[in-house]
Parts: sequence; structure tokens; C-alpha cells
Amino acid sequence: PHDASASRRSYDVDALAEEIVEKLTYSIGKSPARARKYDWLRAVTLTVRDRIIDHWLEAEDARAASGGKQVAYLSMEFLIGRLLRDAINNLNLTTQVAEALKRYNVDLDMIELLEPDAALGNGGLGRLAACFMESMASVGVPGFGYGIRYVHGFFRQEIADGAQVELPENWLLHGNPWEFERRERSYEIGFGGKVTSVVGEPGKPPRQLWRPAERVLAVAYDTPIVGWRGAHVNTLRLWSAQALDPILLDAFNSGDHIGALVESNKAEAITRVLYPADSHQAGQELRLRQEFFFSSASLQDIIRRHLETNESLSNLHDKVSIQLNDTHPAVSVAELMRLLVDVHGMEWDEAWEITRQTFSYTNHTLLPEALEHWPIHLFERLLPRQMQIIYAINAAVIRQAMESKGFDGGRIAAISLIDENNGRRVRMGQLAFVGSHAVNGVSALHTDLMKETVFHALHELYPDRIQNKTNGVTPRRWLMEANPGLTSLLKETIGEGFLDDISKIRDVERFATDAGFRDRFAAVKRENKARLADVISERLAISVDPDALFDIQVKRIHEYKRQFLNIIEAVALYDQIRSQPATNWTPRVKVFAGKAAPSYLQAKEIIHLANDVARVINSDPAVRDLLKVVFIPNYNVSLAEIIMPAADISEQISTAGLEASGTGNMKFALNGALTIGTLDGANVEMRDHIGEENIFIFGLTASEVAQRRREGHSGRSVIEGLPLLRDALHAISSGVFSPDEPNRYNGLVGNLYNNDWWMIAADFQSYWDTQRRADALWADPAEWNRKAILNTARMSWFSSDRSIREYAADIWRTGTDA
Ligand code: 26W
Repeated sequence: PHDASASRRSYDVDALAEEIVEKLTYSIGKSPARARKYDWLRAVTLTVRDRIIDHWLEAEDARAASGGKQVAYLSMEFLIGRLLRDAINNLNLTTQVAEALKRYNVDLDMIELLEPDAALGNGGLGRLAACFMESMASVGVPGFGYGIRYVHGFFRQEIADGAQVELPENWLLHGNPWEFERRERSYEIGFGGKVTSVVGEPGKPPRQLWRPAERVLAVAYDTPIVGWRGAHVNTLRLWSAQALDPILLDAFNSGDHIGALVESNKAEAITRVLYPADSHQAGQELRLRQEFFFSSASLQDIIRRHLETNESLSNLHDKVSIQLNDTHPAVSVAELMRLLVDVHGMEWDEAWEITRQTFSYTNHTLLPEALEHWPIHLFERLLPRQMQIIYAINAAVIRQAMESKGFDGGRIAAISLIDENNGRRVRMGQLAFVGSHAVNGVSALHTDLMKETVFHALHELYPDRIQNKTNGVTPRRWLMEANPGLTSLLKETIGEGFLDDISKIRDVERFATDAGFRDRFAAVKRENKARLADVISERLAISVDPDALFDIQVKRIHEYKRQFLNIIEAVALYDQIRSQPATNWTPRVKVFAGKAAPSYLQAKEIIHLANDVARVINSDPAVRDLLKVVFIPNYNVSLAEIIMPAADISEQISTAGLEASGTGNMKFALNGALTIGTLDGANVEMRDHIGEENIFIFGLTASEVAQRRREGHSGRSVIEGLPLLRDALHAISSGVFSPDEPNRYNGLVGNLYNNDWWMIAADFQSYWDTQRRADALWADPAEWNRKAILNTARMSWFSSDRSIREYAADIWRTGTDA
């Protein structure tokens, strides 16, 4: 591993202490005596940043000199969270910076908590992009992340009278010391207008020229992403939209002061706010503008950088690999073709070959309502030339399918880039697929299902294109930083090797049967639970006992993730505790957190129900302290860092076949929680690695779910045969938890009787039984802790370092350090 001492700036405490005050004085204009805590945060950030910049510039030079291949990771979302602790940890500066600050009586931990959480993403997909950026820098894949610099990230959630309220998020309010504006990296992005044919050279086809009606400027903001031990620094380049003319002076001078700003408002609206939906396509024009805006800016930047050191674009695919993070940047396929053919004069066939060799595409969801497709009329009006190019690509693909594989009728309709059934739409998944040399799913099961469902016909046409790349999470943020207690214990027990090579964490396996170690492992967990209990007490004024079983489900709220199933189990348990007070119940704290898309009404009802149930159960003296239900508002990366290390049980209970991978499941298990889960997404592979005796699997499998649906399963007969479930549902629908509005949950419960699309009734008994098995295991702490230790010991394969190495070897064909 590289050493941070390559940096020109000193790493010793004296130098750091001196420099922090220097920043305070000359960059912020405050004396230590007058500095407020935010000033200290800024001074420390700038001091740490300088150390990253040294590595950053070296990395840039090395990269330019080598002329090697780079990765461009195009993602609409990067859910990075706070950066200071990550940077300090990866530079191995934690003790020194803490020591330096102590000289001024400033506490590093306190300072770190002041940093705003950069929430430029919704959930799994955005957080994965952030873990991947960190892992690319850690394993030495030279790469750029390209995305959008939203002024307002993911909304802040409050709970008022039990219901979700959305408030604007304002992470840039106090400025952002991590970013560097790069005015020289600005590109014009067009929208609308017309395409004209220009007669070309003799013997050549006419060239198409796009004359956009509107143009806006994309300006780059760069954030350095430092890898473990400072070995590499990559760049996260986020685009901000600006008007070409900030003000229309003619309009202003003639008295139209508002009209003078209309254009700049419209331009800047593009990067103003993150769309908060991760399960339903919004279908709005502004969203398509965002997608094209950041795709075109990124491609123009990639081309410009390429031409700085290469003579032509004919070797583009040897020098850059562009990963499309879901279909949000899929319009890039058409835009790169336009740039190569129309702007740089390349022949169509060569351009198509280069385009396909350059792009690869990751699919993150099979939910039909989440697949992006754009109405032709909207697409054509906003992006007329790209629409023509899509038609041309489509014609070629269909011709090839007919000629090479004899496709006709249904199979042509299935591969077509145009959906003719729903008012003619462009299918972005098909576009991304045909424009890429590799297409991947994010877990083994999900990849299999891709081949069988959405991409069945395309898989038949291109049988070698789909491959699997199971997700991972970065152990730096999700173990070392989130769980310093466990990290220290591991260091003492197995040495420090696992910090550089997480697979060595397996060495702790042989301590699973060591009673002394088990006690210390349990003590760390207890401390982490006490820390979470403090947060719950501060934010909700609810007291929970750190010695109870902490049973936690945190993730976006969605019907398929089945928070409802978990809540019903809580209600049934509540019912049982009340009716059988003499039974030896396991004390449990059920913790929920997560946001619902503002327009997703059922998801919001589930949040409301969780809060209603929590209020009633927590205030019922008959329950004593055997059951508590807590909904913690405003789930985000920073809260996750406190929650993941504090769980005994991790709830991963999606309807089988619907969770593409999950990544929270990995964070929990790495920190020693036992999973209760369905055979869905990466849970399947986690079971294989952890051992089926160390994970609680329940419920229908994906193929059983599909079969039930084909048979027209409905919940009614199931519910009527299960008094426990029936009574719990009755309590919910009769207003036991919503006396102010007894019918509030009629719709939610009625869906289970009439349809049960998500198999909640179908899986209830199996879930209940499995929870009671967990109770029984809890009664044997030695055995519980042994299994928990084995979870930590056996999770290393789910490091995003492993994922990135696989992408690098099989898709990008770039090198890594190791
Ligand atoms: C167009 C609206 C929209 C926006 C975002 C639809 C779908 C999305 C994302 C693809 C949703 C998402 O975050 N998917 C999650 O991706 C994770 C990373 O691969 C997986 O672990 C999760 O299982 C998957 O739900």
C-alpha cells in the first residue's frame, strides 16, 4: 500500500495545528479566540483538503503521462454524505488532526457532525455510486464521476402528526469547501430547434446540422475523492447550469425587470433540485432536460480531454470506458453518435462501433413502473437530432435481428427502441442495451431475472452481453468510520491487515467460539446501541433499552420492500404480549427510518401507520418495556452510519424477485447484525457466504411469487385462515391506531384482502415463525454472538473493492493497483 508521506504537506501534529490556525486567520479571517465552531470546521476542512490536493495533482500528472484508459461513471445521483471523516480516515490522519484540534480545545468528532450531508441521491443507486467512487480511488482505477450539482439535494423529512412532511434541503447554504469551480470547463448544451441537411463533400452523404432553439451553459465543479491511504485521488465532476446571458439587458432597460431574468431562471432550473422519486418515472420535461444536460456536458468533456492527448477520436474506446448508471444517462448513446458523426465528421458505422465499445450499462431495477420511457413528441421537440439518431439505430438493430436471428412480430416489438403500445415512447433501457458492449445486473438473481424478463428478447439477440456484477459497499465508511469500536477490536485481535485487504477479516472467524472475544464483541455492539438510543432519546424523546433486541428496517419506503409486513408483525406481537402477559417475551425495539416519494401515497400511508402504531404501543403500560416501535425521521447517510453498527436484526424482507440487490443488507451484516430476509437480491449470495445457519431466511422464492401471481393469488383466504394476521389487520383497519380517523388504513388493509400483490399475507406466517426463532436464539447470547461474529467475518466479498475490481477486469478493461 502507498504511504501518505508522498504528500508535500506535513502530517505531524505541530504542523497541522499551526496550519489550522493559519487557515482560520488568512482564509476565514478569524482569530482562534473569536472562531465559531463552523469556522473550525472550515479551517480543518481546508487543511485536510490541501493534503488531498497534493495527491490529486500527482494523480493527474501520472494519468496524463501514462495515457492509460480511464473510467467515466455517469450517474444522475451521488449520495456521498459527509466527506471530512472519510478524507481524514483515508489519509490516516485521524489521531493527528484530533490531537491538533485538542490544543485549541476543539473536539474533532463534534466538528465533523457540523458538516452538511451531501444528499445528491435518492437511495441505493446513488449510494452505490458514492461507494464506487471511493473504491475506484482505493483500488487504483483512474476515473471520473460525472453528475449534477443540485442546489437542493434530497428533501429533509419531518414527521408532523404522524405524517411525512417534505422540506427543502440546502446543503450549499454555507458554501462548499470541497468543490472547485472550473469555469474553463464549460460547455454549451442545446435544446429544441431544428435539424437541417447540409450537402456534404462529393460522394458523401449530407451532414445533419442541429440548430438548437435554446442553449445553456454547463459549468464544472470538481470534488476530489481520496482513496484509502491517499494512494489515489479521483475527481467527481458535477455540472451546474447557467444562462449564456445572465440578464437580457434590452428587456431590463425597457422596464421589463422580471422578463430580463426569465432565461437565466429557466436555465438554472435544470440543476436546481433532485427528483425525489426512485420507483416511478416522473415523465416530466425538466427531468429529461436534466438527463440530457449532464450527459451532453460529460461527453463533450470526455471528447475534449481525449483530443488534448490524441489525434483523433478513432481510439476513444481504448482510452475511456463510460459506465451508464441505470438509464438516466442513456440518451448519451444518441448524443455521442451525434458528436462523433455531426460534429467530428466520423462515418456512421465507425461511430457506432466506437460508441458500443465505449459504453456499458448497469440496470438497477426490473419494476415496470420504474423503467424510463419518454413520449416521442416530447423527445422530438426537445432533442430532434437525437430522435433521428435513435430511429436510425433502431432500424439497424431490427434489420440485424431479422437477418441474423430471424426475429419477427413479437420479438421485434420486444427489442424495438420504440414502444408502440403506449402512445409511442422511446425505451431508454433498450437504447442503453443496444448502445453498450456490456450490460450488467447488480446481483446474481437480478441478473438472471433480467435475462428472463425485460431483456429476454435482447438477450436472445446478444447472448454474450449480459453479465452479473454483484454490488458491494466500502468498508472504509461502513466499518472503519461508522464502527470505530469494532474496528479497534478487530485490529487488536487479528492485526491491521484487514484495513488494506478486507478479505483478511475472515481471520476473526476462529474467535467466534472464544468466550472472551464474544464478550468484547457484544460490548462493542452494546455501546453502539447505546449511541443509537441516545439519538432516539434526543430526537424523539423516547427511551429505549440498549439491552433489548434492536430490530431495524431502514431504506426507502416502498410497497415491495414491505415495511407494512414488519409493522403488521409488530401489531400481532403487541396483541400477543397483551393477551399472554405471562409468556417470556423477548424485549424488542423495532426501528424504522426512510423517506417516501412525495407523490407515492401508499408509501406515505405506511409511514403514517408506523408512526401511529409506535405512538399507541409505546404509551401502553401493558406492554411494559417488551416492545417499542420507533420511526426516526430524516434517514440519510449520516444517520445510517449510526444505525448500521447498532442493529441486532437487519430486516431485508422485500417480495422475492423485486429488490435488485440491496446494499443496506451488506452494511448491517458487516457490522454483525443477523439478517432476517427473503431470497431476494444479494441476500441469496449473502446466505451462500455467511452460511444458511447464520441467517434467517423466510418466505416465497422469486419463482414461487411469479407462480402465485399467475395463479391469481389473493390474500383473503390466507388471512381468514390465520387468526393472528386477521386480528392484527382488523385492529389496523378498525382504528385502534388511528382513533382520530378510524378508516385511515382501510385502503391499505383492503389491498391485502383483495389482491396482496406484494405477498404480504402470503409470507406472513413464515415471517412470524422466523421472528420467533430469532427470539429463541436471543435467549442464548453466546450462540447469537457467535453467529454475529461469523457474519462480520464472512462479509468481505461484499466490499465494493471487489465489485470495482470485477468491473475493471471484465467490463472496463482498465488496470488496478492490486
Ligand atoms: C426514473 C425514476 C427512478 C429513479 C431511480 C427509477 C429507478 C431509480 C433507481 C434505479 C432505484 C434504485 O436506487 N435502485 C436500487 O439500486 C441499488 C443499487 O444497485 C440496489 O441495491 C437496489 O436493490 C435497487 O432498488
